[in-house]
Amino acid sequence: MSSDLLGAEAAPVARERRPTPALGAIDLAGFCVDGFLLLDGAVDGELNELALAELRAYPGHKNRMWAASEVIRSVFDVETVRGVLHLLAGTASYDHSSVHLTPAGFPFAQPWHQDSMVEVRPLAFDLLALYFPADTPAEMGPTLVLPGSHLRRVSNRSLARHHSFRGQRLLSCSAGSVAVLHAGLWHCAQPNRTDVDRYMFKLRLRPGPDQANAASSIGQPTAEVLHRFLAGEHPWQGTEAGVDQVGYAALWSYLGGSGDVSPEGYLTRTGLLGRADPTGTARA
Ligand SMILES: O=C(O)CCC(=O)C(=O)O
Repeated sequence: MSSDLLGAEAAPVARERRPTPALGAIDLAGFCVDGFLLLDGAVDGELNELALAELRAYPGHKNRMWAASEVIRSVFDVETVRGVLHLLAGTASYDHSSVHLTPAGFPFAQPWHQDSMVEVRPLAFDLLALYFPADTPAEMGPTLVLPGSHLRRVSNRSLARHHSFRGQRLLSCSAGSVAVLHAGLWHCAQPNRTDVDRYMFKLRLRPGPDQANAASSIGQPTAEVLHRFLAGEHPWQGTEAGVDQVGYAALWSYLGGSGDVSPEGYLTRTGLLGRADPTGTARA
């Protein structure tokens, strides 16, 4: 994330105190295959309490809290979070953000959707970072996602005719978790069956030109990584899983992962390996 993103006056109010585990090749593989990573409890308790108090008291427009709250901006400056965002988006810039409140007892789910209706870039992608300041168990309505759906381009709201999918996953998590999503991932908000309001703050980032190869430090694919790609089918895909699997491997290569992790060496055989283009013009 660029330092511009936080703004000169937005010094972090609290610092990460827990150890910051480095993201490994297997995590990057997980992001490519599933379309998201859940950083469970990445933000510490004191900052979560401050953020939750501000979210509860915030009187303004849901899309303007980012500019108004130093505390909220600090959440995304926690070392682990900032590191993962940089690894997946390079020198990113702010696109938009929103406060997402599911009031206590709210009985409805959102329709399934992708946040962006139009995506013309072959491999480059925006990133969504969903911050949950409080424990968000299943009954409180964590975001529901469909692992592996991120490369399926759809006409956004046409997904709404679906009610549920095999393999869908609730992002139940502890306080301070940040879910980092490929912006193409299908998702929807869920009912809140508790008597406590559920808050989530979503930040959308545009990637920098250095998103291509941003994760080149991640190292060679281990046997575990190769297995993650070759076994990277999802229960909702049926016989078309192979098409997505080649896409997951291309995403790995675009982000800077080494080697050909595609089924049957497809990227090598077709000459596609290493030809990632962040502008989206070379392989339109
Ligand atoms: O609140 C949530 O869990 C998800 C919200 C969402 O995806 C949206 O409003 O676009």
